[in-house]
Parts: sequence; C-alpha cells; structure tokens
Amino acid sequence: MKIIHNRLKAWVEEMARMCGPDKIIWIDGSDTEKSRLEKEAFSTGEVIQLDQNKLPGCVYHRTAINDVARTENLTLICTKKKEEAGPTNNWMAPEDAYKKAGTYFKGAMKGRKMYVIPFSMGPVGSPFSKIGIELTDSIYVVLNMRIMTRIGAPVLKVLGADGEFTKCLHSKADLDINRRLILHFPEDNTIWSVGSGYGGNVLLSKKCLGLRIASFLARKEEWMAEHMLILGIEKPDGKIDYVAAAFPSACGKTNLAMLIPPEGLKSKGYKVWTVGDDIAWMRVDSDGALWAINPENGFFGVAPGTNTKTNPNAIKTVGKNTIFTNVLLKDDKTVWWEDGEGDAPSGGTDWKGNPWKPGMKDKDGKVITGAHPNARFTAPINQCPSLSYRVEHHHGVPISAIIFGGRRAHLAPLVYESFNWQHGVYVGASMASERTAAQFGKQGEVRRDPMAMLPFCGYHMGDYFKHWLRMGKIIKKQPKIFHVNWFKQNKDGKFLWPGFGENLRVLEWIIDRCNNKVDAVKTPIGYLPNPKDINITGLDMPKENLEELLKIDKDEWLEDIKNLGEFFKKFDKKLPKEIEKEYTALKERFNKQK
Ligand code: GTP
Ligand code: SPV
Ligand code: MN
Repeated sequence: MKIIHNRLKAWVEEMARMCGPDKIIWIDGSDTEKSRLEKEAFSTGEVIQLDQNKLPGCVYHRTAINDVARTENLTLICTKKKEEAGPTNNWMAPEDAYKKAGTYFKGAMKGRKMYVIPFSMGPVGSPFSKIGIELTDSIYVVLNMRIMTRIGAPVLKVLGADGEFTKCLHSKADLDINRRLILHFPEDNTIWSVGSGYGGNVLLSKKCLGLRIASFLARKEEWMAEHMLILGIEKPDGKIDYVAAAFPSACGKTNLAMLIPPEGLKSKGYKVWTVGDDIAWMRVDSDGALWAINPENGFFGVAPGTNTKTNPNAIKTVGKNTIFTNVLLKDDKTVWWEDGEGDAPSGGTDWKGNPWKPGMKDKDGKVITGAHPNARFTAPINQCPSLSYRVEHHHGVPISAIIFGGRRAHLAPLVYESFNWQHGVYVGASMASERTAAQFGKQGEVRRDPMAMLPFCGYHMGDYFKHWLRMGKIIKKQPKIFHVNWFKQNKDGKFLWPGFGENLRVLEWIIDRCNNKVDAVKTPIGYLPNPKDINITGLDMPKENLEELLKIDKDEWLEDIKNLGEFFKKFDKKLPKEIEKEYTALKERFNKQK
C-alpha cells in the first residue's frame, strides 16, 4: 500500500523506533491477509482453529490468567491539569505517563511484527464517523479489530493525505500486570495501552476511543458518546421507535439489543431490530431530534449465560466467523460455557488451559468453571438475524427514549419515567449497580455508576453532567428518559422478573409513554406504570411479583439518597446546581409523603 499521509507515516515510524519490531505490516483488510494472519497465529498457538464443519471460520483464544477483564485501576486519563480528569478517573500528567509507559514500550516488539490497522468508527466516510490507527503486536487484536470495526484500505482512502485520526498504540509487551497501563491523552487524541491482551484494554476502538476519547471530543463538538445499546421496536402498524439504553458492563445490553419478542407480543406483530449493543454516538440533526449511530461493526459479548433460551439471536450470530475468548475448549474443537447450549460436556480444557471436568473444585472447595465468567465472543454484526436495515445509514436512527438501568437486588423498581430531561439527567447521574465480572474487583458490591459511564468518561464527570444538561437545551425533540431494573430479587434471592425477551413487555410501556398512549402514577421518584398497563399475559410469574417489582420502599430510598449524597460530594463545585436541586427535591418529595 502506498501511504500518502505523511504525518501518519512519520508517527508509525517514530513508534516503531521505540517498540523495535522486526517488521511493520500495514493491514489492508483483505480476506487473503486474514488467512495469512490466521495461519501464522495457528502455527504459534496464539489462536486455535475450531472444527471448521461445526463452526466455520471460528477460532479460539485464551488470554493470560491475570488478564481477563478491564483493569480500571491501571486505566488513566492523562490531561495536563488533574482537574480535567476529575475525581472519578485515575490521572497522571502526560509527560510522566509517556515517560513511564515509554520504558515499557521500549523494545517491547523485538522479534515481533507491528501491525498498522486503519479503522473507522461508524460507516466509512460518514460525517459522523471518526478514524483511528491502531499499532499492535498481536494478531489476536488484528483479527478482533477486523470484526469490531471497519478496517483497511477504504479507511486510509477516506483519511486522505491529511485527515485527523486517533493515534492508538498497543503492545502486549510481557503481559505483566505490574507493567500494564491503559493511558488516554485526550488533548493529543492519543491512546497508549501496554502489558495486556484482553478485549477492552487492547481493542482500542472500543472503550478507549469509542467512549473515553469520544466523550472528550463530544463535549467539545456538542454531541454524545455513550455506553448504550440501540434498538428499534416495530409496532404492529409498522412504525419503528428507537431507544438507547445505558447499563453498566455485563448488565444486559447485548441481551436487550437482540431480544426476540415473547409469543404473545410476536403474534400481535411486534418486531425488534438491533442497531448496536454497547456504544452509541448521538447528535442533534437538523430536524431537532437526537440521532444515534453504532460506531462499531461487531459484538464483543459475554458468553456465559448466552443460550437459545436467553438470547437465540446471539447463538445464531456466533455460529460462524467468530472468535471465542476464555470459554471452555471441548476435545472435539468446539466450545462451551456455563449456562450455554446443552448440558456441560464430559470434559475439555478450561479457560486457564487446564484439563477440566464438570463439578471439579479448587482447593477451597469452589467449583471450577470451564469458561471465565467474563469469557467473550467476537462476532460480525451482519450475522445478527435481527440486524436493523439502518445500521449502515450515515445518520443512524432517531431516538425516542433513553433508558438507564443497573443491577439492583433491591430499591429500583422494574421501570419508572423521569419527570423531564433535567430530572432524567439526575436519574442517570444517580445510577448504581452491583459489580460484575467485567471488571477487576469485588463482585456484587454496589457502586455508583452514573449513566454506566463511570469507567468510560474521558473527563471530569461533573462537566459530563453539565454536558448532558446542555444537550437537553439543544435537542428540540427530547427523548423521554426512563430507568429500568431487571434484577430486583425476592427475599430468597430469586429474580422477581423473568427478564431477557420478556423485557419487551416493559419496552412496550416505555414506547406507549413516548407516544402518549398510556397513563402513569406520579410518585416521588417519577412516573410508574399502573400494574394493569404492564402486559403479563402468558407470563409464568406470580401476580404478586409485579406488585413487588413496582413497590417503592421509602426507607430504602432515603438510605440510598444518603449514599448518593456522599458520592456527589466528590464533585464539589463541579456538581451542577440543577443536579443538586433535583437531589433536594427528591428528598423533599419523600419527606412530604406520609
Ligand atoms: P458488556 O458487554 O460488558 O457491556 O455487557 P452487557 O451490558 O452487554 O451485558 P450482557 O447482555 O452480555 O449480559 C450480561 C449478563 O447479564 C449475562 O450473564 C446475562 O445472562 C445477564 N442478563 C442479561 N439480561 C438479563 C435479564 O433481563 N435478566 C437477568 N436476570 N439476567 C440478564
Ligand atoms: C464492558 O466491559 O463494558 C465491555 C467489554 O463491553 S470490554 O470491551 O472489555 O470493555
Ligand atoms: Mn460494555
């Protein structure tokens, strides 16, 4: 390939001088290139080929044992001023960060090749899209980026001789957790990631560019980069309403984005269309509405729990051309994971590479799982049976509703609607969720996670709230804002709501609210559904569950508000007055209640 972009060429050469690869290879995105890379990765064992009859085009990969989830403690925002990164981000001065990581990058690619991957976030050439160039020494990363983004020669062509791009540098180096850093330099439009081989740490298009750098740019350029799925709900009359929903990692975005209507709603003529499952870039268009694109081109989804019952569309999507990471490798060169298809196989090799049999326990008596709980599949979006026809559309889709949600065993009801945009921003800012396996740390612990963006906001979160409030003023046709909770539990710790496909019953109410078709009950926290308006016909669920799901426990809420107050204190003067006002107003509404 002839490179006409001199700035790009010079940067690649400079990075190569630091990392010292034996060879630089420009990725063109062709199929022959893919075969060549796969062959090489098979020969070194970096990637294992799966049974090509049962799983055509599919491969398997294991990451290092201490490298199976995003490491938020090693993820930093490196702005000149610490204040810019805010109290919820780790920070280091750019100079120090470049220097420290530079020592890890130095010579890290010796004996390896450096791949140069031009990628587009969003349809190639769309005015809404952004271009990145990722340098990496991992074929696994190249193969993933091929699926997750649009890569290669067409992207370079759009970049031309002088186009802007995000400079993304990655090296596995020695995969040492003590020499691992995921650094963002928003002021330089640059990302440096070293010492990891796991998804969100190394597919720099995803959380690094797609959210952290993008959110920084979005504030400057008046748009929004959010940790949201996008889906279309087609009503029996053929009208499609699109919603965008922010749930923290491993809290159900992929599942909701691909849901299949339950029988009762399907026979009424409901259809669901998938636009995206993780990231939404949203802008106000000339019609005054908020329009969203999915900047990605594939799914990097959680495997455990995915089966024909919970997510049939995902199962169909991963049947071919898919990379499976950290799942159980069966002896017949197919794969399995906990709560996947069928019973556990009699044996195989687990995600750590050890021989595995179902029911095996470790020295503490804990069951050893075949797949890591954060095991993932990487699959092309165009294999999804429910794919929206608008996914390649340059303008994306107009958003009718924004939905926030978390994993809360208690407190949050099944669904409620905010009073207005400002209150909706408060609802997003007050989100919390129990920690999952998608990030290092104690599982189950409730942590505040505003807009599901706590680990992904590339600047001060107080300014981020302000940005949301400002966008509300710019959007003439404001989406309504809702909050959902699929994870409320009864006294015995069982989920009260069946979830998955049945969630469409809640979306139906949300869409009806957007179209002024249904009333609601005004409560201190917002509008709740009248129980009769949540369609539960044909649902195998005790009636009292719905009551429990829609109950608001005043004492629990007052306790949560206290905890939220502590969290908000972190933002000090940067907490917008409007958020403070909503906080006080909520407390007062509860205190007035008898
Ligand atoms: P990231 O890719 O990490 O951003 O996660 P995600 O938000 O896309 O989550 P995903 O859809 O992969 O779901 C994660 C886990 O939540 C899986 O184990 C699912 O089985 C479970 N889950 C998803 N939806 C529901 C639901 O409606 N109810 C219940 N009980 N569990 C769900
Ligand atoms: C998440 O953790 O929110 C993911 C997976 O979507 S990762 O790419 O690792 O960020
Ligand atoms: Mn995610």
